[in-house]
Amino acid sequence: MNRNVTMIGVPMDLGQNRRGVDMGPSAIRYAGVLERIRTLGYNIEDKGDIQVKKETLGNENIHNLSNLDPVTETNKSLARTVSSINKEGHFPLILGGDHSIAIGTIAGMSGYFDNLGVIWYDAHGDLNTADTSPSGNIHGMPLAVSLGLGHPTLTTINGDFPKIKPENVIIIGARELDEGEKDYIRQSGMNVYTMHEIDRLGMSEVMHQSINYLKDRCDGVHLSLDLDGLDPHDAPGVGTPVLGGLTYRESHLAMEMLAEAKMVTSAEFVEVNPILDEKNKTAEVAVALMGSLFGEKLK
Ligand code: HAR
Ligand code: MN
Ligand code: MN
Ligand code: MN
Repeated sequence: MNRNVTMIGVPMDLGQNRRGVDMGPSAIRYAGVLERIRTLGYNIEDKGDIQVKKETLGNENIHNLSNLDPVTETNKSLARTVSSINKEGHFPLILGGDHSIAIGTIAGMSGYFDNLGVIWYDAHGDLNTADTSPSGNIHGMPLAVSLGLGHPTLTTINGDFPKIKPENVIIIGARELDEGEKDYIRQSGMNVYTMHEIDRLGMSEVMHQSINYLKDRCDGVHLSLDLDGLDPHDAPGVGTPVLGGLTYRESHLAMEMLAEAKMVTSAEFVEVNPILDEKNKTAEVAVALMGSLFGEKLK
């Protein structure tokens, strides 16, 4: 893995309607992310937070897209920042914030790769558009937006083209998909390991297949890890918990296998909400998983 890492926080909570996830970057820093990764021999630099425009007046829910304007502005500035980190040849490590920030991260990465792979580790598909979303919350839409689906205000951030291709995406941990998302998965043939497949195959086989698949076709891989992919028992501090999720150990194994494969070129850890957490447990889990992703060994 790239030894130069640049970390950015995105204190965004406007992609959904439970306040507090904007404190995610602080909670993750407090849990010791910088030390954890520096100890592994990386040259890691914390560039601080992207500024999030908080004024939501007049943007409450236009076209079933809550807070469209501030979510768009924040993602534009995140895309610029991620793109410049990439240009310097550093590994972007992004701390959320709600999952709507994946729009900016992926938009910023996409220009540097012909076939950017994406591992979407999440209880949800985040494949809604305004037409299919039951909530109007943009954090349920970032994967669709990155595929070029949805409102043009979002899909044209950092260029009017799809940032990724459906065949380069792998969803891991899904267990709550909306009808429109299921339709899209069926018609696109996207690779989705729901909890059912993970139970049947085991995480080791799921990661083995995912890594082999992406290795052959992608020139970079972005890991988008939503902490609600984990079971709420292990990651309670999230806004939309769903029972029956991935365990702490399964998630470590997934990160360890990605570290061995040396294929990840950017990563984001999102949806940590310290207000809903138990003594910063979820932020600590996020940092522990980052440790494994960056190659920490148990012995
Ligand atoms: N699918 C639902 C929606 O679109 C819930 C999305 C919940 N989202 C996240 N992102 N935490 O994964 O509103
Ligand atoms: Mn440098
Ligand atoms: Mn998500
Ligand atoms: Mn989720």
